[in-house]
Amino acid sequence: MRTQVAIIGAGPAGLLLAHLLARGGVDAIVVETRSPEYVASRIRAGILESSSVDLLTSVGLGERLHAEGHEHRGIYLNWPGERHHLDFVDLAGRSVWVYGQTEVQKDLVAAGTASVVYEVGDTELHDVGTERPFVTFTDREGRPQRIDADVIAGCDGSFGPSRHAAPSESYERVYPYSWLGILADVAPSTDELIYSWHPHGFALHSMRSPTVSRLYLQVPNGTDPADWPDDRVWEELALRLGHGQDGWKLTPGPVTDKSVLPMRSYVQTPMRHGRLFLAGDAAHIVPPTGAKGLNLAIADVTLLSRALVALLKEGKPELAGSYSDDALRRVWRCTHFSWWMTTMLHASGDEFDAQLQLSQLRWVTSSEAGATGLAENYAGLAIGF
Ligand code: FAS
Ligand code: PHB
Repeated sequence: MRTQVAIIGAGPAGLLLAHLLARGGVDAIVVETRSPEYVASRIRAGILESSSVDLLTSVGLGERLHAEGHEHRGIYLNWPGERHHLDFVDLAGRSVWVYGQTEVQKDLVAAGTASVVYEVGDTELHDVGTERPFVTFTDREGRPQRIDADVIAGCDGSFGPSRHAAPSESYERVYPYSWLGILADVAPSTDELIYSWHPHGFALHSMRSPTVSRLYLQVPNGTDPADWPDDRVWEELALRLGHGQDGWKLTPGPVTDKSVLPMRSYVQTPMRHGRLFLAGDAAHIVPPTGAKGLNLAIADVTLLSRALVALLKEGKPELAGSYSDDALRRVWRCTHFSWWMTTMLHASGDEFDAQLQLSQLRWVTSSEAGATGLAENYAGLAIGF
């Protein structure tokens, strides 16, 4: 096969890049190890920044988002005896939307703008430092295949081959805790997300719809979900989220999914090597406390699609030349913000840390400057930040 851009990975980064390239008149083929059903079923991110909503809407992907998504003005920050609302619209003029990554994925597949080869194996990248890179793989019948391209886009997440196909420098921080996440068929007990600090550990009350709640608990690394039966999860969530505080109650319900997510920060630089461009989790991972993972993937491919249309349609290499630096500015800003939210809200067992964390929480909920800083970072910086 021959195309202009060979995209590895049909997650949100890969499919959105293919969609944006198609709108720009650039041909692409996507190769994906999993089935379309599997990719669409993965329960992951839940929050879209305003710039992500604007981008998706501007390219014809906003109809269901605006019909079924829920716009939130802000979040609650909670700790024993205190709960404070931060209004992002008042503070930074931007809102956020609750619309699951699974829904974004479905909208991208429904757009039908990506040519995807699913259930491939043995994906390999070749000659990425030359002007004639190519990808080899085996198709679902096990037959060897090859795609010759002008450019390869590595959108294959944190376990794919792309990040290893180029000389790079990487930065990593592994956190001493994980998240146990549950999905439950019960109406959320809050109108907007609650991020809660507690001596036992962090807890987050999010949601997917008026009838489906999404909640997380800080747990030690290596936690086995089987050690957390539903009753224990709800009991600990109630304690950490402040059940009974000022009359607020957490309503439990049937748990439909339970998983443990390790947390780390990872950045690989540069995000370009020759004709290989990295985007999304293939280049960076953030702890989910700042709700940035999916939004960063969207920001990366927005920049990358503009660069590749300019390079391949208009013969202008400048944006491709600056793609890595342009993308990394936002990557490092979001990496810092995600680290800051994580270290502010997760119990370390150290009393000095606890006092620093509580002081930060009192500051961001009482100082307009502090609250605005959090609002600006959480609700989203302009794509070209
Ligand atoms: P993805 O990982 O989504 O997609 C990469 C695709 O490449 C996958 O479909 C994979 O099958 C494919 N691939 C891999 N190797 C390949 C190969 N060799 N050949 C072909 N294809 C290959 N973010 C949040 O903001 N909030 C959350 O709560 C949250 N929860 C998460 C939970 C989990 C378990 C994980 C792993 C991530 C979570 N994230 C969360 C982050 C997540 O949303 C990512 O940021 C987002 O999926 C990034 O999208 P992509 O870059 O497209 O990577
Ligand atoms: C989610 O709804 O999955 C979610 C929301 C906010 C976060 C992390 C996850 O910071």
